[in-house]
Amino acid sequence: MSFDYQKYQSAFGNAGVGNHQFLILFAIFLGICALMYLAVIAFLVGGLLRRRRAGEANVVETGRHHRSDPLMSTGLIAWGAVVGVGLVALAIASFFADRLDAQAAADPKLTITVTGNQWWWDVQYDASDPTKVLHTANEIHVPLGVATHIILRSNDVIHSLWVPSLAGKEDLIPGRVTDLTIVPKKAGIFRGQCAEFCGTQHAHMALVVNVDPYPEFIKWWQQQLRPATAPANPLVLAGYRYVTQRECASCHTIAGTPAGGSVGPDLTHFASRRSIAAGTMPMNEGNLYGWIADPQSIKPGTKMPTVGLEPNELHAVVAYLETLK
Ligand SMILES: [Cu+2]
Repeated sequence: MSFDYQKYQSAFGNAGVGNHQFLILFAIFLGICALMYLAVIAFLVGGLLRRRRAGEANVVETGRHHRSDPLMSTGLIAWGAVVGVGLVALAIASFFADRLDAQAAADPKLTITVTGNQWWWDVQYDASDPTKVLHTANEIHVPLGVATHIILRSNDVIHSLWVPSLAGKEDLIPGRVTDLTIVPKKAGIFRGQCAEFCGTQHAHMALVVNVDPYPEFIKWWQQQLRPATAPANPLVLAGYRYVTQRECASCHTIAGTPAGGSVGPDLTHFASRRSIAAGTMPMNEGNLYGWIADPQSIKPGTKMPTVGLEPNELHAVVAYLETLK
């Protein structure tokens, strides 16, 4: 499936209640400030013309002349009043934008914990029933119209979660817990990006947010809770053995297999995601080969080492990973 990353990231996406409120606020700020700016320019041009006419008439204008001009002092008072009213209008608009956003987010029905790592996102869906707790990475699904509480943590440095089409940004700070509630109002795929410089591969720390209608979201959750697909042919079986018994397993978890590492992203349903390496490349066979063969040349500095697989091992590993839908 092709996936155009840039198309889905826009602060004008208007796909969440938070973003919607901020768009209205942006329009109000832009309108009021543009009017003020035009008024200042109009007065400036008027003043210059007046000065030129005065110069032509050879009249020397003094400061005292200005102070005693009743029209001038009335004008200044009126201008001060206009600026005051404008500022108050902006303050009131900000207050209501914040309030409406907070009201929509007041009663979240779902909690997700997103943990920032250099340079990928660990994602856990909380549930009162421990068998329903879901672990994934770099791609989240959220239900349409439902307030979703996102708890934010970091394992290393400061990151920032920013899905501009849905809401404003929020930092992930080591040793602290922050949070953000999003209320999606449009179904679709939206790109998010780490918005706080966090090291050399900061730009390759993206995530994909899928806003699904509620029944589809539940279907996705149930599908993701299933353990990984068992190998069905000799090539896939060879890949399974390599991935779950050699280097890969010390960092990655694949539910239902001996692979239980927690340093890197959970790979149980890796092939169901739209991107590889936290939005670095679209998910397809060619990119998968490139990534497994030499991650360091694609994302220099990534914690995933270049293992140096033999060609037959590489084919097997890719074939196995492709079955993890
Ligand atoms: Cu980051």
